[in-house]
Amino acid sequence: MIGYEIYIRSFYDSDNDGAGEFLGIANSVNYLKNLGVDLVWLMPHFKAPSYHGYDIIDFFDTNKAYGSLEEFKTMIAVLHKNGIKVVIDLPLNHVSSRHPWFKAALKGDPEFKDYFLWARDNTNLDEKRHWDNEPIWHPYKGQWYYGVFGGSSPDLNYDNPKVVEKALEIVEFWVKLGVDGFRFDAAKHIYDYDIENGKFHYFHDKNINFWQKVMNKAKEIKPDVFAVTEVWDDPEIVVEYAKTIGCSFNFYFTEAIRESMNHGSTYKIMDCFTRTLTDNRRLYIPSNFTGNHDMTRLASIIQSEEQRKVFFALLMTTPGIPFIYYGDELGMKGIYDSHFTEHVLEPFPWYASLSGEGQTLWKSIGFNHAFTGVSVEEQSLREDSLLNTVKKWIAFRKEHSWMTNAWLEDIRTSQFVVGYTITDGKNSLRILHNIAGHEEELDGIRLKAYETKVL
Ligand code: ACG
Repeated sequence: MIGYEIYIRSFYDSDNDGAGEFLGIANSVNYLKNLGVDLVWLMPHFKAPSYHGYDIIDFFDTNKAYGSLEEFKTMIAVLHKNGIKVVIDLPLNHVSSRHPWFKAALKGDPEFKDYFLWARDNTNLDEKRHWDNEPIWHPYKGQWYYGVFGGSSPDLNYDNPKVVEKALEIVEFWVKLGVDGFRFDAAKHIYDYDIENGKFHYFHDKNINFWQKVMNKAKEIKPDVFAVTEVWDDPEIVVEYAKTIGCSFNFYFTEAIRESMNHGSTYKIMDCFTRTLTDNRRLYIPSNFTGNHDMTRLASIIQSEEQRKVFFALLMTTPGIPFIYYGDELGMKGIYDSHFTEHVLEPFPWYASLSGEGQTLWKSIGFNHAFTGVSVEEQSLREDSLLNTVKKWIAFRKEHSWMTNAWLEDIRTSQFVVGYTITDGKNSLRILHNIAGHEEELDGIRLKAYETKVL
């Protein structure tokens, strides 16, 4: 199975307003099918004020700029008809500060006040977010509320059973409507503040327990529901969530390969593969991925197209469910800035001129300019392009679908070559990748520059 992450506004425009929508995704189905995508993960599609959509105003309605609920259903029907599953992004940790629950809370409604977290006497209001020093407590007319992702998205209080009930209602609504599953946004943040002791703290067990409840609810309606968690943390923590939910993004894979390729040493790949891909008990499925909307794009980190082909070869010959961030298969660029994430959300370039049916152009282009070789049009014409190489690797992966439930054995590396056996106990292949731009050798096997060998 191959996953593909889409930012709806940037993908395919069906009504000529320059912005993508649900029906646009339905219209792009041939591209997705030809590429070999089996599952799309849509970034948030709910009613929300921001461009990114992670601050929701109504969990039971769509963002009208993307289309109506009926159009959402039409898109699902078209994708399903073409064998593609639809997975929605589910940010349950917080809501928009414009959500009616929060508005009622600010007015002092005691029922809704208890939907959120408010500072107590012992709260350290100066405490900052541990990874980037941003504030987590926010003032409003003399009251302080908790919002780990900023003042415009207050965190929900999941110690209130009514809030848990609401979350389950949301899950039920969308599964009944026909989605195939979820990407659980910010999965480790549901319980991440110790209100008694007045400080930030991840309660991983409580979080996992919460997601288990969510899964149970979804499975009541759809026993084969798919879920993948976003837990951006050390691999050993990620695995605990993955074991319960079934599947988790393997952030270390993306980070380790990017770093190894940039520094010309397979050391990180060795460490990553050993820690994240060797578990033969198959208690969970890892999701390795090219990048996502919270990161600098692959092509802005790894300049060489030949080296990026090796990245995709690694992605398609390692265990789990590989995910591609839209446009990474074309070599789209974009540098991540946490205060302005639009740089990594640029319009998907269908045409060399950035003009034609379906082309979105809702923002000024900062990275993926016309006639720079990254469009579908240009990439399709060149036989050895990144896009055509990615398609070949996806086709290879589909011939070896057992790799989803496989693990790695006998990992060996030299400075530039990584070799391993991928197996599910019945099938197995020995694979070698040379991440360097010159000839290399491992265990007596010679590899050309940036070559992958399947033995
Ligand atoms: C999700 C979405 C993101 C979204 C939100 C909020 C959450 O993908 O687009 O923001 O709905 C943290 C969170 C993630 C969050 C990212 C953006 N992503 O945990 O859930 O921030 C460290 C921390 C991580 C942190 C990461 C960020 O531990 O928790 O992710 O840094 O860089 C190794 C370490 C690992 C370390 C990394 C990186 O891997 O093991 O611990 O991670 O290195 O150093 C959206 C918007 C925001 C808006 C919000 C409401 O994008 O602008 O404010 O919505």
